[in-house]
Amino acid sequence: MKTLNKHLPKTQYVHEYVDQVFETVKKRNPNEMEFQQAVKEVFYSLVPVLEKNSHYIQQAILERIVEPDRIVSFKVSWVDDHGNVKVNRGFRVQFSNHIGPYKGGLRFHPSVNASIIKFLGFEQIFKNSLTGQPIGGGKGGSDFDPKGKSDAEIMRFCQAFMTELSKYIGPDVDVPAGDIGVGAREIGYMFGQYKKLRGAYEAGVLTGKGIGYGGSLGRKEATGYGAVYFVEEMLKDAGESFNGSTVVVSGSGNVSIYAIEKAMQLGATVVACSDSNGYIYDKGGIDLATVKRLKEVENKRISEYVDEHPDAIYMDGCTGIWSVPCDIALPCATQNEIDENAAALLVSNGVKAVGEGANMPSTLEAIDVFLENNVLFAPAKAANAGGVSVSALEMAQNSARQYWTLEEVDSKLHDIMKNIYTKSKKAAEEYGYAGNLVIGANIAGFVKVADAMIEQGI
Ligand code: NDP
Ligand code: 2IT
Repeated sequence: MKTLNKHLPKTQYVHEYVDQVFETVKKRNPNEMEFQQAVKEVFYSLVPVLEKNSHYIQQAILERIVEPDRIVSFKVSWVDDHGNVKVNRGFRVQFSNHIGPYKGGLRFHPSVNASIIKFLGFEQIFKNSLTGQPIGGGKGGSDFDPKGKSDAEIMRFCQAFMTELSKYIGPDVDVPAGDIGVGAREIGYMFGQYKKLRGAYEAGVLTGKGIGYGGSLGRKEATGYGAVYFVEEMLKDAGESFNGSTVVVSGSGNVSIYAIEKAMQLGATVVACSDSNGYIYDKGGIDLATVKRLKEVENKRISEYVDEHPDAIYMDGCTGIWSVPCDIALPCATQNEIDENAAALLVSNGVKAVGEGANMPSTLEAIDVFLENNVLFAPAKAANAGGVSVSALEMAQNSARQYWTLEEVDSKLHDIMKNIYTKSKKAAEEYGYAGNLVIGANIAGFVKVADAMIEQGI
């Protein structure tokens, strides 16, 4: 590493410093493109903070925050319904516990690898900080593919996965939850296995549990509702609203379904949604009851929607959804689902606002396209923080051995999302980037954790 020249103008010095730390990250994490992408976005948006607060550089906060406390990778062997032995790989990355126990979801998807889990875990540090709640950053998962598996196979996999994971988690240590491919059913099987292994009822070890045994009302809806609450605040500031708007939501999983529900409640017409095979377009507005039944109950493909709604059309390929004209786009499926071309298409079709329900759904180039064209842009760390916020409320209820009503939880969620919007907006203004919520959210999330790191020593 070359020595930094302290006599350079401040901005140039800080840029060179960030370049150097980022080079080290690339060297240490070769071929981990998603992780590098997430780090790059955060690091360069912190330049204005580092210019004003050189002690973050002296204390090597960037170097420290980007290196996980630990990452465990473990074997998960299990037996399928035909007696075949299967082997998957499990992960848990524990990034930061400076403001609370490690906290973040578990993803079961064949694409899961160290890069995916690390990008998600890294972003979780800042997201969780933004919520204002006492939760650190972590993430985990497996390359297990839940598609086509029987309920018994899912149960055996979850039990085998938890047998290993249980060594690394606990209500005050690390608290996993759901993400892609992990919902209340999987959390239930994992909780059952954890309880058996520990011989104790530690309700707060997982969140997203069933309502009857420690889960929180409103957790299922929280990410989707929260994303819409956040975008509603952003629109309000610009004199716009969901009412009367045309909305496109990608995906048809947990986040998508409840983003669609809340957008509709606020008067929007949601005309399209998707799964990994393709998308549906229903000009008059999609029928959410059908989507819920197909996806939450019957485990079917979104293509089957058109069998019941002959006026709607189904198109193969999931990325084509961004060619559907809309006022508001809510990407709620997966990372990098909007590239530069999709962003340009949305802009040319007149999109006014984009709210990221998924984690890192827009590439760095796509974000630039939105910002350069003055599209209101709600970044994932801020916009999708509602899920983990209600997870933290679930932990609070478990600790207090209490249950709150749906109204209580939803009203707390609404306040949290408004607060995250205000914090992100103010941080952007304070550092000279008014209107840029990417920079604002990254800065607001970072400062709290960085200060805690300094106060807690090296
Ligand atoms: P689900 O498993 O419930 O749904 C995922 C949806 O996205 C499905 O429609 C799925 O289609 C689609 N999808 C998944 N992978 C791909 C892919 N590679 N290409 C195209 N489509 C894909 O997951 P969630 O709704 O929970 O998660 C969606 C996003 O939201 C993720 O980015 C997740 O990290 C993020 N998130 C989730 C939170 C939560 O509380 N659950 C909280 C914050 C963020 P198919 O069924 O065909 O696979
Ligand atoms: O990405 C996320 O914030 C989640 N998947 C939710 C994490 C949690 O702990 O509720």
